Amino acid sequence: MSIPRVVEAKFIKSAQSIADSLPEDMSEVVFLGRSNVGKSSTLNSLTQRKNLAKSSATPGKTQLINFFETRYLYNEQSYPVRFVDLPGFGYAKVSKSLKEVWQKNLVEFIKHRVSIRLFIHLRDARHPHAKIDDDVEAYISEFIRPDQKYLTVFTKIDKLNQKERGKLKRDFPGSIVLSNLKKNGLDRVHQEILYTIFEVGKEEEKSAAEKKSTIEKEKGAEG
Ligand SMILES: Nc1nc2c(ncn2[C@@H]2O[C@H](COP(=O)(O)OP(=O)(O)O)[C@@H](O)[C@H]2O)c(=O)[nH]1
Ligand SMILES: [Mg+2]
Repeated sequence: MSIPRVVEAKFIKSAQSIADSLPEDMSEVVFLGRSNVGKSSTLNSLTQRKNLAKSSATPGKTQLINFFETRYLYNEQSYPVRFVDLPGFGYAKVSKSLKEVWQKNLVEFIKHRVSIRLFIHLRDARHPHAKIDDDVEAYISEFIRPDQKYLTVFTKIDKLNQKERGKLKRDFPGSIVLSNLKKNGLDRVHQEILYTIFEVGKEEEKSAAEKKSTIEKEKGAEG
């Protein structure tokens, strides 16, 4: 079975708002999450680049929307996808309403940009019930369109023990867990991206898994 791979990735531009963003002519995956959740690291892991999304020296200061163009290769077919790195939210020391924490122009961006097909909400596996993250999820669910998907991805899973991982998966069915340190969980994210945008990949994965379990059963029967 072929696994989707990003074979090209390049930074295109930083924008202040929807007004100076790129034209909405390419399917986009938006990455959002609290500052320090591992957003830059995840973008780098997914694109297999060390410093495509630069870790900011002054976290929380950069309030720009960063665009990257990537190209996937899957079963010898090429699939272009744009990655959009949104500024981290939740830096305010005092608890504020979401709209205060998140700049108005960002809210406009995620609400009105038609090219967004997938929201990837990164959450820290060590703080799965952070209120700001629950608020963001609830907020986006208010306006998410039928052609869009919302995916929760937990970062820093390497910091959890087996028992904690089990609980996280039970509490958040349908989420993906990953580690940028150990580089695991990334293939599932790639599969979600390609499946959501191009409807390729997942069925094949399922049939391969079925085949494998049949082979194992047959082996078991033999032995
Ligand atoms: N242990 C562990 N650390 C991570 C992981 N992902 C990111 N980090 C660390 O978390 C910190 C913040 O990462 P960064 O990607 O800059 O976060 P951002 O602010 O969301 O862009 C850095 O010290 C990273 O090395 C992970 O999966 N596991
Ligand atoms: Mg960053």
